[in-house]
Amino acid sequence: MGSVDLNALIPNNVDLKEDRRLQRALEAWQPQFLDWWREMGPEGFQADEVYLRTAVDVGRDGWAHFDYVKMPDYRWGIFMSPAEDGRVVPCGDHFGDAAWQKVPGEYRNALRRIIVTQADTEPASVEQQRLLGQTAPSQYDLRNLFQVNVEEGRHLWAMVYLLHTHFGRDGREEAEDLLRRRSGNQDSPRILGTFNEPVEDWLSFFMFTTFTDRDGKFQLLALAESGFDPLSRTTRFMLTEEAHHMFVGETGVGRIIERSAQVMNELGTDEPDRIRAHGAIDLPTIQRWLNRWYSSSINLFGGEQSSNAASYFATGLKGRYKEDSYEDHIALEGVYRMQVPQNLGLTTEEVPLRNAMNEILRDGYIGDCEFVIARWNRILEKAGRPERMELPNRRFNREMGIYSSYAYDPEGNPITAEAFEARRDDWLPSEADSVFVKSLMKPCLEFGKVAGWIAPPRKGINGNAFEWEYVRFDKSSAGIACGATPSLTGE
Ligand code: BYC
Ligand code: FE
Ligand code: FE
Repeated sequence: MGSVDLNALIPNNVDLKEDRRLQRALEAWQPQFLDWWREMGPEGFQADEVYLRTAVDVGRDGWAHFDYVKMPDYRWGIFMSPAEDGRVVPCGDHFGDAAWQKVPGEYRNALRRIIVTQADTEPASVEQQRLLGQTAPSQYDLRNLFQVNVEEGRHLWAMVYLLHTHFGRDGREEAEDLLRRRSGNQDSPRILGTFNEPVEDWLSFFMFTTFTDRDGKFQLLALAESGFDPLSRTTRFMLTEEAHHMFVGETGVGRIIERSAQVMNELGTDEPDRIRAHGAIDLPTIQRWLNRWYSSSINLFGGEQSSNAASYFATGLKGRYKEDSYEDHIALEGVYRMQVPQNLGLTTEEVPLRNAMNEILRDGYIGDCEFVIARWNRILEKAGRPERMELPNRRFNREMGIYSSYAYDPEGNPITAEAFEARRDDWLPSEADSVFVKSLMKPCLEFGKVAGWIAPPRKGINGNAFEWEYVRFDKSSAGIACGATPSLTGE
């Protein structure tokens, strides 16, 4: 591994200066990235100084540096985790061979496709979140939003490095297309479903960072098991940043639940209208947002039975979550018992293991989500509330895969399409719910203040208090008060 070069135009630990052609190609892509950032990154606040973490190394300690920086000046860099001596292809038909440092010719297209799909989600999420700064519930939250945004930008850099380094001209074209597609655009949308859905309120943002960034965690864990070593090392480092994104989501939702419980206790009622009238979000509404973003994110694992997934595993391009923990890394024997739709009911089918790789990864994800729900429920328990949040069944509200043509209730029981429609507004956000939640979305950026629908966090960032100056506003936007419209300092 190269040493860390932080002063280069593109900070990196991949010895960029040793490969002039590659360096020039990436330096040519950089201004296009910045144009994209200015057009599609956070709206406003670009002249403000934000207390951000920047990756400066890949060691376990001290990989991050915190300081005030204007977002367009952020030092997006290219970092890889250290190479492991003697690393081998961890699974599939090539199990035990030396891991590839170059793209195996016969797998070039598949690998490019995986990398492009991963890459596409990173700028997509920034685009989805670009207006949220204008309604941030506190300076602390504003800073966290921007931290997530700049790091998703860095994840794009990580993938573009792989495309430029290993895929020649095709890779450079893909890198340009990554800046051309737009979340939600009719003509050139982002690749995966969830990344075209608008994230227009902070409850959605926190659900997205809990559930959709968590798909990121699991996909990255599977790619960290890739036999293509540069992809493995790149994704391993991305995972260190990912933890904070999920922290932002989980604690964000947790603080909304905490506030809701507080208001219920204060008013002595669980009546949603009364909670709402008090400026908090009632738990059934929070549950509907949870149902929506979880069911959307669970589609991101692909089909339950997938020949793509089988071949990614067979070729060693993508492994399982914690491949190490399995005894059999070939997975040619054995079956996965899966519930499949039959005659408007369900039956159990045995699927060859390799074809069930998406479902196996989804199982890991669901288990992780269960822990999140349990931690949210502890907040309710501590507040002395009897209510509990729940994870809907994996079959609920699906748009991809074997369950998508049928209807299921949140417990996963097959129901008719009519029965689903009749209950839709109990289970998923209605138009009226969205109007209500959006009515609460007013900026609250005054020092130490927090909006009324969310509790303050227990502590701040990097050992600082919650009441701390996380954003130094440009003079023209100074004095922003609770409920005021922030001035949108552009350039
Ligand atoms: N929406 O064989 P199948 C993150 C397509 S998130 C639309 O079952 P496969 C992040 C599929 O492409 C992590 N289309 O799927 C989070 C295929 O298309 P073709 C992102 C979908 O290939 C927050 C067809 O349907 N990383 O990092 O086994 C903020 C048949 O599908 C969807 C990755 O996804 C969908 N939901 O699995 C920022 C890792 N699902 O071939 C960042 C790389 C499937 O018919 N990607 N399709 O044209 C992969 O490993 C695989 O592409 C997938 C799909 C797991 C996504
Ligand atoms: Fe990411
Ligand atoms: Fe993320």
